[in-house]
Amino acid sequence: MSESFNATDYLVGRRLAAGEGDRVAVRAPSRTLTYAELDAEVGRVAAGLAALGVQPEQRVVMCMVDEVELFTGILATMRLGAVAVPVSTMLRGPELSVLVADSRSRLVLCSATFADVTRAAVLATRQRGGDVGEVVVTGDDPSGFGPEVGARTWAEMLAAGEALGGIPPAYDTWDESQALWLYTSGTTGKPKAAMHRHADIRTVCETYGQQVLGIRAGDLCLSVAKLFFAYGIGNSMFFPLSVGAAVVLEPSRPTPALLAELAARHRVTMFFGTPSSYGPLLAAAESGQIDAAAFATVRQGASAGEALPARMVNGMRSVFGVEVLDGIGSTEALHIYLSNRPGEVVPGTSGVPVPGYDVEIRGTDGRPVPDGETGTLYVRGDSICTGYWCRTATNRLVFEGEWLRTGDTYIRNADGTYTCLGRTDDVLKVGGIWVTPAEVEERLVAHPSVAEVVVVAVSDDDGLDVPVACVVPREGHTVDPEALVAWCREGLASFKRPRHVIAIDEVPRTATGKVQRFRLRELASA
Ligand code: 3SK
Repeated sequence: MSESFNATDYLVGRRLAAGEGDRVAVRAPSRTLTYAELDAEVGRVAAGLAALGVQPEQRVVMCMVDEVELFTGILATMRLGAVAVPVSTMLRGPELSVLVADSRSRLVLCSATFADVTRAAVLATRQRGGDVGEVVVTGDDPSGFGPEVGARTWAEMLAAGEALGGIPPAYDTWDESQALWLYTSGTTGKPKAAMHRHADIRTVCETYGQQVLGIRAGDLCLSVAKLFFAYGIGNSMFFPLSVGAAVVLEPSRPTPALLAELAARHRVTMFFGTPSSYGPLLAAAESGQIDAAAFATVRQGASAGEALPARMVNGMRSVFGVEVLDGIGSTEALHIYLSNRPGEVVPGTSGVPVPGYDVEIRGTDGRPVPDGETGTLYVRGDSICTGYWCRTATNRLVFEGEWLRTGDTYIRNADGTYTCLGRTDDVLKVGGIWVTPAEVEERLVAHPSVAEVVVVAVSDDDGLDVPVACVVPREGHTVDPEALVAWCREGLASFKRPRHVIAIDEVPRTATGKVQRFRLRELASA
C-alpha cells in the first residue's frame, strides 16, 4: 500500500509546521516571499486552478518564465493532485501544440511574453481536435488572444478562486501519484513526457541534494538552467525548499554579466551552471568584462548537461575560487545520479555514483564490461520515472526492468570514477578503429580560430563512417578547413582527423542543453 505523501507539503507546508514560516524562500524580480507567504500564495493559486475546473491527475501545461507565477503554479498544481507540465520557453507555436495535445492538457498557463506562441499553439491544438478549455496569462492584458482563444489573466484566475470561498485542502496524493511531467526531446528529436511521482521529488532531495551538495538552510541558490528543465527545477525549487533554503529566480537569459550581478547582489552560495555557461563566464572574467570577486560567496558550484572539460573545472577554481562538481543526470532520472564530491573532484570525470543509485556499464552483449572498457551506461534508483506517457515502443527499449538505458558511452577508471565519452551512438569506427568525437573536439577547440566544435559521423560514398567537424568560429575568425585538418594531423593519430570541416553559426541543442548530433549529421550529409 502506498504512503500518503504530497511533494508540496514536503517542500513548503513542512516548513510552516516547523515554525520556520518567516524564512525567505524565493527572491524574484517581482517580489521576495517567505515560506509563509509562499504557502499562502500557493493556496491562492490552487484555489484559482480549482475554480477553473482543474481536477486531480489532470495535466496543466505551463509555458512561463522563471518568476513567482511559475513557481507557485507548479506547487499549486501538485498540491491539488494534478500534474505540473512546465515546458520549454524556446518552443515555437506548432512545437508547443504537440506537447499540449500529447499531454491532453485542458488548461495552459503562460507568461505574457509567450502569449503569441501560446495562442498559436492553442489554435493548432484545437484544429487537430484537442480540447484546450482555458488559457491563463500573466500581466493585465489578455486581449492579444482574441475572442477565439479567450484567455483570462492570472489576477482573474485568483479572483475566481477567492470567489469559491477558501483554499482547497491538499489532495490526498500518495508516493506513487503523478506529480510532474517533463518533456525531453532527447537526441532523436521526438518529444516524450517523462512521468515523475511525488516520491521522486523527495528522492532527489535526499540523495544528490542533501548527500552530495550538502545543501543547508542558510544557502541561496542560483541556477543557469530554468525551472522547466529537470536540472533547473531541482536546483531552483526542490533542493533549496527541501531544507528551508532560498532561491534567486531570474526570468531573462543568463549572460555572464547578469550572473555576476545576481551572484554579488544576493550573496549566492550555491551556483548551478552548465558547460555552455562556464565557458563564457571564464572568458568574461579573463577579458575583464566581469569581476571574479562577484562569486566570492559561492561555496559550491555544480555542472551537468554534458561533460565539463577539465580546463573549465580548473579555470573555475583558479579564476573564481569555485569548486565545481561535474555530474550527469537525466530528465528520466529527474536529477543527477553520477557526480564528483566536494573536496574530491577529479577534473574531466563525472565522479562516482550518487548514494541511492547504482550504475553499470554494459557492452553490446548486454553484460557489464570490466573497468577500463567502454560501454553504455545504465542506472537504477528510486527517482527513475515511471516511463514516457503513451510511448510503449520506446518504453520497452529504454526501461529494462529497474534499469534505465542512458544511451551515454562511459568508461570506469581505475580510481573508481566514471568518464563520459559521448553518446553511445556517437562513437565512430573509422577504418575499423573506434574514434571518440570528444577527443577530436578537444584538439580542435584548442585552435585559436575555434569557439565550439562538434564532430559527427557521416557516411562516405562507400557507406563507411568518416568524421566531419562542424565548427563555430571565434569572433573575428573564419573557418579554414585545411588549416584545421592539418592541426588535427599534428596533434592526433592521423586516422582521427576530420575528413571534412564545415562552418556553422551555432551548435543546435536540446532543451536540456545536449547537443543534437542528429541535426548536425543531417547538415553534414547534405
Ligand atoms: O543532463 C544532465 O546531466 C541532467 C542533469 C540533471 C537533470 C537533468 C539532466 C538532463
